[in-house]
Amino acid sequence: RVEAFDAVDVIRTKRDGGAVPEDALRWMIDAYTRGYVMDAQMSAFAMAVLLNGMQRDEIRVMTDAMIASGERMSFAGLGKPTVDKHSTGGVGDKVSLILAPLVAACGAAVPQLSGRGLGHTGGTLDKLESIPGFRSALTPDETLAVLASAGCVICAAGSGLAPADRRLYALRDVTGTVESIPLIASSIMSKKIAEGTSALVLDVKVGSGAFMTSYERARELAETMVALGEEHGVRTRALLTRMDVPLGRA
Ligand code: IUR
Repeated sequence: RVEAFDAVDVIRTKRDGGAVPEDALRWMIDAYTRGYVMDAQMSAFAMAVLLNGMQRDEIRVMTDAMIASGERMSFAGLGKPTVDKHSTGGVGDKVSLILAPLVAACGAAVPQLSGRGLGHTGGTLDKLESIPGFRSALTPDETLAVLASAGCVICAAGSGLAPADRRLYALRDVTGTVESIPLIASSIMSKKIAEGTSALVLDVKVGSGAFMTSYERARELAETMVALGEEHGVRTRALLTRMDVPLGRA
């Protein structure tokens, strides 16, 4: 196979503060998913993005490319509106456990495909798996069956959903590249759009325990994610909430 682009060129473009052309950016994500672009190269690219940022168009292309790296789910057959929520990461957050059944009781279906902890923040799955016997890995058929019978499901996002993000997420965790608006926005929104929810509420954390410590940066992250959702036909709303102390008692 002859590769259309060179990872080092893409890294250099971003390192020098430029915008990566659409076809090169799509290639970079695809080649990373295929294993052609190495973790070391993706780490360098992620750090260049963290330091130099991305234009809105680049963030949209990056998100599209991460969606295209895997499968897209559909809950259209349920005959109910689907609503999900996502938090940008906090400490002691247990909102989903209460919120998902509350929203289900209102008649919507809540497909909460959840993730692991990132940096110092807790992951919904890690918390649930601390309960002996809890099984978070459901097949797509099991996910649908639980959703249809209970109205809500909290389980692991399957490995087929945005696999490019799956790898990049783990890489960011160990390379100091979590706190980047383009990387957070494309990570969260690629999974939520691929998941197929029709509406989404974002809990964007701000404060000393959040990845966005200033109100201005949290607001920019929220606006970026809302725009990505709306562009992909997902009704998206965001709330900025304080994350200066652990939520709850523990
Ligand atoms: N949750 C995600 O799925 N991705 C991220 O980058 C963050 C939280 I921060």
